[in-house]
Amino acid sequence: MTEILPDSPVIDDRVSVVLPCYNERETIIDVIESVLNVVETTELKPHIVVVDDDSADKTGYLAQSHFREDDRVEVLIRHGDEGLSSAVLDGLRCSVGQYAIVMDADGQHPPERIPELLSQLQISDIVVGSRHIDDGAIEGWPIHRRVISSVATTISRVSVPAARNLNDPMSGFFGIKRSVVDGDVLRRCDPHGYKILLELLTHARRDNEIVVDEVPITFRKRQGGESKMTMDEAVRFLEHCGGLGLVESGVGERVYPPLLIRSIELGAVTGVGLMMLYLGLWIGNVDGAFGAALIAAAGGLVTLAALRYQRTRTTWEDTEDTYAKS
Ligand SMILES: Nc1nc2c(ncn2[C@@H]2O[C@H](COP(=O)(O)OP(=O)(O)OP(=O)(O)O)[C@@H](O)[C@H]2O)c(=O)[nH]1
Ligand SMILES: [Mg+2]
Repeated sequence: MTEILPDSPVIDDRVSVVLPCYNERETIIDVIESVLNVVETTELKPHIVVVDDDSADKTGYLAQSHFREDDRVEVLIRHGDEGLSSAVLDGLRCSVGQYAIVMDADGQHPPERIPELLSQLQISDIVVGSRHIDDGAIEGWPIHRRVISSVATTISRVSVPAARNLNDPMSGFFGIKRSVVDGDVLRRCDPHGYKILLELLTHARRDNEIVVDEVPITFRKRQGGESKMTMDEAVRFLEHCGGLGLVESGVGERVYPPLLIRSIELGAVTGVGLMMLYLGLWIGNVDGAFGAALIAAAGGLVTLAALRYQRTRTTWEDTEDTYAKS
C-alpha cells in the first residue's frame, strides 16, 4: 500500500477564473464555455467561480443549472446588493491553486489571452490585461466613452500611487498570484465601486514589493446585456481613488477614509450650493423663476450630500449611499 506522507505538499494544478456577473444571462454560458476550453489547452485545470448578486434575470441560477454536473464550475449567489468589487473579493476567497484570473462575464474580455496572463504570472505577481499598450485595443467605443475612460485613468494614476506605472489601471481583466492576495490583503481591502484592481494593488504592496506587468488585450463590444456603469458609479470611483490615496499616504491609519472623503465632498458641495444660492438671489431680481430654480437646486444638492455623509460608516462596505441596482 502506498504510504501518503502527512506533510507531503499538496499541489493543486487548478487555476481559478473569477467571473462577477449581474444580469448577464445572455452571455454567461458562452463565456464560461470559452474559458473552460481555453484553460483546458494549458497545463492547468480550470476552476470557474461565478459570483452573482441575485440578478433579477437569474444569471447565477442559469449557470448553476447549466453546469450542474460539471465540478469545474462553482456558482456563488449572494443576496443583498453587494457590488462588483466585493464580488471579486468573494470570488478570490473561493479560489484555489497558485493563480487566479478575474474577468467580466459579458464577453468583453478575450478568454484566449488567459494563457498569456498565466505565462507572464511565472515572473510577475499581478498581470493586467491592458487596452492601452502596443497591440491593445478597444472595439467600438464612442468618443465620449474614450474621453471618460482616459480622464478616469488619469485621475487614478494621480491619486493612487500603486496605479502610477500602469497604462491601464482601470482594467477588470487581470491575473494574480494567490500568494499575493493572501487572507491579510483580502481582509484589508475595503471595496467601493468598480475598480477592484486599484484596491488590490494598493493593499498587496503595503508589506511587500510586488512585480506588476501588462499584456495587451482587445476589449470587445459587449456580447449582450446592458452596461452597469452609472453616474453613481462615477462618483464612487472618485471617492474610491481619494480613499486609496489616503491609505497610501498613511493618513488612512489615523482617519477613516470614507468619513474624511465624504466630509470633503459635503464641504465642496456646500461651497457650490452657496454659490448657486448667491447666483439664484442675484438672478432672481431679473428672472424670478430661474432664480428660484437655482436656489431650489442648491438646496437639493446640499441635502443629498448631507444624506450621503449621514449614511457613511467607518468602512465603505457598511456605507449606504444613494445607489440602488435596477
Ligand atoms: N456580482 C456582481 N457583478 C457585477 C456587478 N456590477 C457589475 N457586475 C459585473 O461586472 C462586470 C463588469 O461590469 P460592466 O457593466 O460590464 O462594466 P464595464 O465593462 O466597465 O462597462 P461596459 O463596457 O458598458 O459593459 C460584468 O460582468 C458585470 O455583470 C455587481 O454589482 N455584482
Ligand atoms: Mg462590460
